[in-house]
Amino acid sequence: MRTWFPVRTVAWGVGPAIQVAAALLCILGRVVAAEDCSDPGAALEVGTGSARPGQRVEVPVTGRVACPITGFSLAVGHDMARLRFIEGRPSAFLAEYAKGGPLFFMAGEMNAKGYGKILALFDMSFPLTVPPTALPERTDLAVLVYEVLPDAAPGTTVLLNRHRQFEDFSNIFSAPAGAPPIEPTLVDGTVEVLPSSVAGDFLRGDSNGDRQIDITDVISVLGFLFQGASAPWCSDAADANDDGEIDISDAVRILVWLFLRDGELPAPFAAGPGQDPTIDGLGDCPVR
Ligand SMILES: [Ca+2]
Ligand SMILES: [Ca+2]
Ligand SMILES: [Ca+2]
Repeated sequence: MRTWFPVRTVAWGVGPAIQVAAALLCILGRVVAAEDCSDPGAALEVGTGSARPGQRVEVPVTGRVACPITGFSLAVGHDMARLRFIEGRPSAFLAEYAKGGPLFFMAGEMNAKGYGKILALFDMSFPLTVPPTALPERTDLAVLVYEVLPDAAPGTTVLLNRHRQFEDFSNIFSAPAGAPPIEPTLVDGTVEVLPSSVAGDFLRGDSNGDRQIDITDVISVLGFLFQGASAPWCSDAADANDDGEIDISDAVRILVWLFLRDGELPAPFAAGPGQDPTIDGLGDCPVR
């Protein structure tokens, strides 16, 4: 990769730099020869994520456009009473794409009328060593990382992407050959702020809560699923394969461990009781 415009992220004060970069995108669009193109199905979407207060959450930005593009610009608003912007970074797709030349990417937070505003901009063709490309399939373009503030109220908070023009910044795909920018359908994102709670430690697979993994845990799961027995003391413990659901595969997973010793169960397991490292819809374990 050439060095004068490497992949980079700027945390603050990027407004002027982005304006300059936007101008560069515009100039580049007039240099690259290509035919005009329109795509009513183009879309630029901010995704979803969930986290508890004090945790970080990563939200994808995806794009789809049938026309060749040279980049995109994006302004996303967030509720500063609940979220703090940490960083924005290019997706694995962009990083891979940019192997043929420099990738210019930046993101930063600005305060906009009570909302935080993320500015993201990439130009994957500068300085014309990488050709413009279409995104015929929905493609990950970037990741926005936020911290859920420690005192954030539970519930859904919107990542605002629906406005074509967010103050002085446009949410568009840039097109080559002096063609007008492509205006995609814009879709807001959301962050689900989960309740802040102190969860109890558990051992993965310990469905009956006796701090041991044995056949009675298998019976506990099967009894709950098929015989109307009471629910496991801790859903995360019964979710032996940590896929966020309790079903027959969890009983099988425990059996395979017990009798074949084929692969440890997901954490917390080998290192002893602990917290669930993966967020899911299962309730926290009671403290005891
Ligand atoms: Ca047990
Ligand atoms: Ca499971
Ligand atoms: Ca989990």
